[in-house]
Amino acid sequence: MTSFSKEKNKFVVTTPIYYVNDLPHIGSAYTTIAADVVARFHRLRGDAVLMVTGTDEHGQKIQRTAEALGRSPQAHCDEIAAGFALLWEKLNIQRDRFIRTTSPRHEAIVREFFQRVWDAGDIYLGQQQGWYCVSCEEFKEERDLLPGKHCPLHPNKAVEWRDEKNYFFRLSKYQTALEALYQSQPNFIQPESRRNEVLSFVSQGLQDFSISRVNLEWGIPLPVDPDHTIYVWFDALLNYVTASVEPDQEPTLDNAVWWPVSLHLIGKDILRFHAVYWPAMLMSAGLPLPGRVFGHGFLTKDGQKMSKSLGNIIDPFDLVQRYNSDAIRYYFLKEIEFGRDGDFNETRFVNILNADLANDLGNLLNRVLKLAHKNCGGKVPGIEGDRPPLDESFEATGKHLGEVVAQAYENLAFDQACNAVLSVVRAGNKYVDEQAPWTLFKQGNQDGAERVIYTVLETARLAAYLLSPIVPDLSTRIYRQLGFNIDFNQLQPSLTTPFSVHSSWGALQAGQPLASPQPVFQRLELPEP
Ligand code: ME8
Repeated sequence: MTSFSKEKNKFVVTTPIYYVNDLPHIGSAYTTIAADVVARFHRLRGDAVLMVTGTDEHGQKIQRTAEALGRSPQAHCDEIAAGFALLWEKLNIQRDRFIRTTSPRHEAIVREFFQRVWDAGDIYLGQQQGWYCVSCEEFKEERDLLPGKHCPLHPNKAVEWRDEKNYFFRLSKYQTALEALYQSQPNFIQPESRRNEVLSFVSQGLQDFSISRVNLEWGIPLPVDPDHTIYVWFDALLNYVTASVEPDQEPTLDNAVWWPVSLHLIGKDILRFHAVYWPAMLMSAGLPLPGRVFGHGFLTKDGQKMSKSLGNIIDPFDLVQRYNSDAIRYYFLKEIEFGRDGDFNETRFVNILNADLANDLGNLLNRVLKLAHKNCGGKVPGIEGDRPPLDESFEATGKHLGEVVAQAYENLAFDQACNAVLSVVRAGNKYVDEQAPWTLFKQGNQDGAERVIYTVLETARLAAYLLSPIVPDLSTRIYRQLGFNIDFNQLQPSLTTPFSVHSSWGALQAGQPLASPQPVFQRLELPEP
């Protein structure tokens, strides 16, 4: 039994599952916000959507963190996982699944998957020697280390020498199959720069990697050798399959009805795991491959990757408390080209939000709503009849906006989506200034003035609709002021807002009663220095 109907397009998007070594920081929020926006965009289009996130709870890093805090690993995981779930609520993330790797359902999936790979003859016992970064949970090549044997991603942490018996996965066997995959599906890894990184890594020749650990209790025991636990990555990646089973169904690979995932959103730090190891593991187990893997850039603070291990994080709980979820969502997606690194700066944050959402969009709506209440009986004015369009080129831009923005969301070019909408909003403000409908009313040119008012109200509506995946609360307020009874946080998309209608010019109906004008976005203030 699947919960999606056959007529609908299925769309599954995932975030990485986050380590619970500490509470979430704004970097973990970044990927999750992006995934939520993509999911909301697809829901708006009427697709059957599954948005998946969760927490990665096994392994040495978590065991050591819990020990250092004097807690049992499970108690520690429970506390931090609850913190992630709370943040997702505060950031208005609509997640369909929250997978914790310590759940028995997930463990069942990992064991079955391991068995399949074992039966395929792709696992063998060998000797592992090398430098291990516990913060990455990954062996590092000596040539990639910083002086003093420090990990480049965690310059304050020294790597550790390991020499132990481990079980290995035969990654090398999948060299040709992976190369064929990257050739036949050029969009499998995005953006292009990341694809090139992977191609170059794979062309150097793939080596088998170890998938078990000894002397580590905090993990899933190997079904074939209980002295070993399964390597945290061989466990964590399977969360995507666990999520693909309906919660009321038995956790088996055959029941993974939502599999394969359409899009894995990840940071560039874990590209190799998702674009190389993961597809090879899936091939070995005979499962279909995900549609694409997108590796975005890092949020930096003073030029350095923000990370829990480095301790240079921005606290998202504090940020969302002081501002609001729409503001945070908008800033990160508008300000940083998805795929590139970007620095967080609070002054810029406040300035952008005030300029775009309070001034440009908020004022556009507010000024014409007031006029409509004063001069049009508080209703959307009509546009029928033979009134000539006052500015055909302006209206024409509005007509294409929906297509341009939908394409930008498809491409995960969130900044382009925002910029396209904002440029039409700015043109709307200029248009009002030039047309001066208040003067047209005074001159008795009711038709001309109403035409301007309709055009501007429709611009604000279209902007709100197209930005709703990013700023759902703001869009809901705008829609309510325009007289719709629609909540973008509780969509029945195909029923209430058919995408083809609402993403096009002209969905606002003449005669619809307008609500009284209220500021839709409060200006943000920087804290006192
Ligand atoms: O790697 N800027 O978990 P993790 C942008 N458990 N994004 C950032 C970021 C930053 N400064 N810091 C972290 C793990 N991220 C594994 C994943 S998946 C099967 C297992 C985001 O808690 C980004 O998405 O270290 C990155 O890939 C992820 O958090 C790493 O989270």
